[in-house]
Amino acid sequence: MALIRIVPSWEISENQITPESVFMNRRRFMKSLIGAGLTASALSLTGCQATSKTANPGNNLVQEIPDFTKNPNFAEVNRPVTAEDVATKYNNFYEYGGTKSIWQAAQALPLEDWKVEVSGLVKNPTTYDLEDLQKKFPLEERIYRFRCVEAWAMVVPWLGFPMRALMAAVEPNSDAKFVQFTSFYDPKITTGPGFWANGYPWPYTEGLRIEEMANDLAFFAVGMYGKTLPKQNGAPLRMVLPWKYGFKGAKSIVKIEFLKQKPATFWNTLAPDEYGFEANVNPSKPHPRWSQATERIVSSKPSFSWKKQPTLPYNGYGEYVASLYS
Ligand SMILES: Nc1nc2c(c(=O)[nH]1)N[C@H]1C(S)=C(S)[C@@H](COP(=O)(O)O)O[C@H]1N2
Ligand SMILES: [Mo]
Repeated sequence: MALIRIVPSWEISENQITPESVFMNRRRFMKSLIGAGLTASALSLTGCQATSKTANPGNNLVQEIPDFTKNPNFAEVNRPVTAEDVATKYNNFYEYGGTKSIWQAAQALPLEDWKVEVSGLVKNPTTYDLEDLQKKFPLEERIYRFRCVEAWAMVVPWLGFPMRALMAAVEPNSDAKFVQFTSFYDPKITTGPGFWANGYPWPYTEGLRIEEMANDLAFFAVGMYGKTLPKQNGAPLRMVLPWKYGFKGAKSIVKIEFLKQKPATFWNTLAPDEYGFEANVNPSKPHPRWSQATERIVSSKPSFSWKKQPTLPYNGYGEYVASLYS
């Protein structure tokens, strides 16, 4: 297959064990053939640069965050924190490509003049800019387990604020039952004409029940590893929901809308039988194409030597969230 042949050899096994990509590759194979010229050059460019040893790879907008507290309730988990260089170079961000090596391509994300519009069924609709995101809400660090539906896992020290803090500021009214989150999308910058995932239900959207958003664990990250978020990790604002599969955590959010009805979401629209709206981590409920009982801890080693560990119900956060689902 054209898509497989042009990626570096260590990525071949990667493509075979990363089911979200496999799904996309299969479904869009014909389309990707049509756009082969562009697809091939885009992928070989990212693949190549991702494997080179360049220091500080295109993260030049990343800055230290000077003021934050460490939340003592989330100061550690029972696993080591993933190396920063791993967590910032092994990404899912399909707007910028279909492999895990998109950190270079994602540098096209324009952060200047960023606005996050919070609207819908709220008393105080508000538009936040970049400075607001760093200053309006007290920032804290939380170390969370992170579990992708593709059965790989990391541990990330996020910096940000509880979603509840934003809810307190905008004051949802009593009709608000759901919330939709929308990622940045500009076809000129992300999925341009001929791009392999053209035709997908962009922009990327996610959704929560309002009670889920109000839960202690639900978090907006503006940084990680003591610095602002790198673009490939979803700068300047992303969702972090450690009891749910990673795809629920939309990146680079531009809109948050409080709604009466359950919103459509990206993966659930694409493949409802494979990616549910709720998407809580559940080791006893296999994905239709693979088991969710175990996970591989992402490291800088080749994927075939990543350590395998059991997956826990709610990713180990049942004490916080199980009551939401009884
Ligand atoms: N906008 C957007 N958000 C996204 C995605 C994406 O493709 N686009 N991928 C999701 C998936 S599948 C995962 S596992 C996480 C990956 O986050 P990371 O790259 O920071 O590890 O982001 C989620 N958020
Ligand atoms: Mo994922």
